[in-house]
Amino acid sequence: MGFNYSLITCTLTSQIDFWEHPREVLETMAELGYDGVDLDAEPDKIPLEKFNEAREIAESLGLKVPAMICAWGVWHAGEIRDLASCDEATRQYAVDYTRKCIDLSATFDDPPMLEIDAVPPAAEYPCSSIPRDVLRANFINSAREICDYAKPKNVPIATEPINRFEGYSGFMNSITEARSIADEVEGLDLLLDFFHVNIEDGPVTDTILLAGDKLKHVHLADSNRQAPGTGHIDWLNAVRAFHAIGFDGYLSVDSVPVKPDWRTLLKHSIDFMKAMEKTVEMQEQINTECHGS
Ligand SMILES: [Mn+2]
Repeated sequence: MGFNYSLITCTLTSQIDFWEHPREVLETMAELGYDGVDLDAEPDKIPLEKFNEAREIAESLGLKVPAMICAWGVWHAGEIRDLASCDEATRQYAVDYTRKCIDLSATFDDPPMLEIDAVPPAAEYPCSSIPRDVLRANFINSAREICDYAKPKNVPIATEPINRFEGYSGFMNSITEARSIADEVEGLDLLLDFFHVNIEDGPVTDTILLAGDKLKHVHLADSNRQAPGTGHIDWLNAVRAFHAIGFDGYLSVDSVPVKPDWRTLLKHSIDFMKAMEKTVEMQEQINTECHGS
């Protein structure tokens, strides 16, 4: 039994607008062996008919929607969505956006997971001017409101730590910190993105083991945010660590900007990861033989 693979559709934007060409992208994914697709969670921006059209094409091709991607950075969202803000109206605006996403997710029989991130209106480096304990308390307030709203609708919520250059410098950058927050907020799980983890966390194996049973979804890219295998992530040990924690969620391609072209990125990402899975399996067989009497 191997991992499940998906793609965050908005990562293709620099080359192809998914919402203009859903069938072309989804058919390519199905042919390449993908299991699912992470659609944008933008209920105010993507008309419901357009969203449902893509959703129906995905279903007809046997692709699940395991997660929907929320936009938190201003570059991505086109507006400020700050779950850790000290301004109550700003914080509540971000919580309200998440509630609308939860309502959209709840229209699925098996509601897709949503990710909540802590991203400031503008980057501050090397340290946020707002003290970490204040940001933490604000974010936990938001996370609790969101998880309370999501629970009766069976919508899974996970938090994705974001590196210091895109997120709050000094707050919620690492899996270590995200795990401590997930432990305090009932119903909050973890999402691990290899690009952020490579910058902020320790060895990838330790990080996956630390995320442990809270890890529900993974964003797939190498250390250079390009296709897995083109940077210096230790993928064989990452696969072993996923096996060790019994990870059964999805690995979703989150590689931006798309290089060299979207079809090559999609094909290489799944082929490479499946080769890693096969290699780990083969090595286990070799070791078993060596240990035999
Ligand atoms: Mn990500």
